[in-house]
Formats: sequence, C-alpha cells, structure tokens
Amino acid sequence: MPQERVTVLGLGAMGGVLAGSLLDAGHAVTVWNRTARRAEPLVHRGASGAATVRDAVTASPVVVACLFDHASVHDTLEPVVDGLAGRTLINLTTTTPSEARELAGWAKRHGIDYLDGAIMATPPMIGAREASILYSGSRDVFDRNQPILDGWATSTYDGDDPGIASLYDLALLSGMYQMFTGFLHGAAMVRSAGVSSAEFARRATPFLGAMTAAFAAQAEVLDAGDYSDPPQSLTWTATALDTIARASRESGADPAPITVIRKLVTDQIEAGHGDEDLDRIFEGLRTG
Ligand code: FVH
Repeated sequence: MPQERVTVLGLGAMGGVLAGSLLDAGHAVTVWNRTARRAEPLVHRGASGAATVRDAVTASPVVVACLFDHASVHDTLEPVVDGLAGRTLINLTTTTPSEARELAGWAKRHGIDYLDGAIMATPPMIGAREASILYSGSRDVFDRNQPILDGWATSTYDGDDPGIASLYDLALLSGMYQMFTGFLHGAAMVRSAGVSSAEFARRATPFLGAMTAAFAAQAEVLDAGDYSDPPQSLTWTATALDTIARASRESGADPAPITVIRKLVTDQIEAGHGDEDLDRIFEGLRTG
C-alpha cells in the first residue's frame, strides 16, 4: 500500500490506537493531543509530534479527528480552519446525527472535504475484521481513503447524508446498553439466591444470543406495520412483565428496567391495542 501522510488529532484510548495502527501500516503519521505527553509513546514509535494544532493539520492532506465530543472538535479546529481548507477531515468523534451534519456544513463552507465516521469497536479491536467503522458524507473521500480506513476495521459507507453513520451508531448502542442492562438486572436478581454472575452469564449468553434470531421476523412486522397477528398479545406481555417485576422486588433487585418496558406496553394498551403484538410499542417509540 502506498504510504500516505495522515494527521491524527486526539490521542485518547481510541485515537492513540488508530494512530498506532497507521504507523504499523507504514504511513507517515503526525500526531497532536491537547495534553502533549500523551503523544510521546507514538513519537517513540515513529510518529511526528506536532507542537500546535496548526502544525498538525498542515502536515498532512488527510486529518483524522478522534476527540471527546462535538464541542471539542469545534474547540480544536475553529482556530485553524484556514489551515484545514483544501484538506480532508475524517471525523471519528462520536456526535449526534445533527451534530455530524452541522460539522459537514461547517467543513463545506470552509472548503474542507468531510467524511463522518462512527466506530463500532473498542480500542483493542482496531485492526481486526470484526471491528467495524461506519462512514457517511463524501463518497469521494471514502473511496480515496479506503485503503487507510480498511486498516482499522471493516469499513462501510452508508450514504452521503453525513448524519446517517452516527444515527446507525447510536441506534445500535441503544440496543447494546439495554441488552447489557438486562443482563445486569438478571444477574442482580439471581445473586439473591447466591448465584454468581459467571454462572448467570453461562445461561444468559446462549439464551439472549438465540433471541436475536427473532429480529428478522420482528422487522417484517414493523415494516408491514401490521401488529394484528401476535404470538403473544400486549395484554399477555403486561402480565409477564408484572410477574418479572414482582420477582425482582422479591429478590431485592430494582425492577426499574422492566418498569420502563411496562410503561411502553401500558401506553399501547391504553390506546386500544391490547390484543396486538408486543412489536406495537415500536409505534409509540417512533413518535415519541
Ligand atoms: N474508547 C471506546 O471504546 C469508544 C469506541 C467507540 C467510539 N468512541 C469515541 O471515540 C472518541 C474518542 O474516544 P476515546 O476513547 O479516545 O476518549 P478519551 O480517551 O476520553 O480521549 C478523549 C480525547 O479528546 C481530547 N479532548 C477532550 N476534550 C478536548 C478539547 N476540548 N479540546 C481538545 N481535545 C480534547 C482528549 O485530550 P486530553 O484530555 O488527553 O488532553 C483526548 O485526546 C469519542 O468521541 C468516543 O465516543 C470511543
């Protein structure tokens, strides 16, 4: 692969690994971090340490930002926007979709080619095929830089709306956090009977893994918008949830995660959909 000049801004847990991966792939890497000492290990590995953000952004045609949040991207880049003009900015900082669109508009106004990225991986996964990074925004930037991007993870281009990669990212993370919370809630319940979390994990992993096979059938129901033929009705589900909540209280565990689902179910029953499928709560979620 031809050696590219790439600048990485932000050398936290993720940015540091991304920069190290570029070095390993033989690229000429310039690094900058607000707290300068975090650049030292990468400089020892062969990166050029930039003293200022301006030096960093003007060192390479491609600038990667992996900063804390949307505000820190602006804090870092606004003062050097003239130096970024005519270059490519690949922003891997987690933002909301509208923040990503705002950054893309800001970049366009200043003559900067912009690609937004959403990292679906933890730092140790970087470089493995199981790691995934979603991109949206400039197709041209994606195509031109794909050899660089593919060194980090499996790269997926999700379209020219700069916000769509971030939307997928945060939607998937919503599912992940709720799944983890469900596991923690179950582990808290069984702990009351002296069951270790390791034992609970041995039960939960195959069960919850098998449950994900239901997504495809659920998706068909959601896409058709027809909830009239349920395997279990919302009224039945309400009773099941109440039983789980009672068992949770009996075990001394806070039933809060179940209470949230029960509220969504109750809203649909009160709207007259008690005989319909659990998937009906999608309509309540969708419209807020
Ligand atoms: N770590 C992970 O597992 C996740 C995986 C999914 C994607 N995220 C996102 O990646 C962005 C960076 O995450 P990180 O893990 O590298 O985060 P930290 O280790 O906390 O490092 C944050 C860096 O941002 C710098 N920084 C913070 N505020 C500012 C600012 N106002 N101006 C300039 N730089 C700023 C910070 O610098 P310093 O504290 O060392 O001086 C770090 O370099 C993030 O969006 C995740 O959501 C990672």
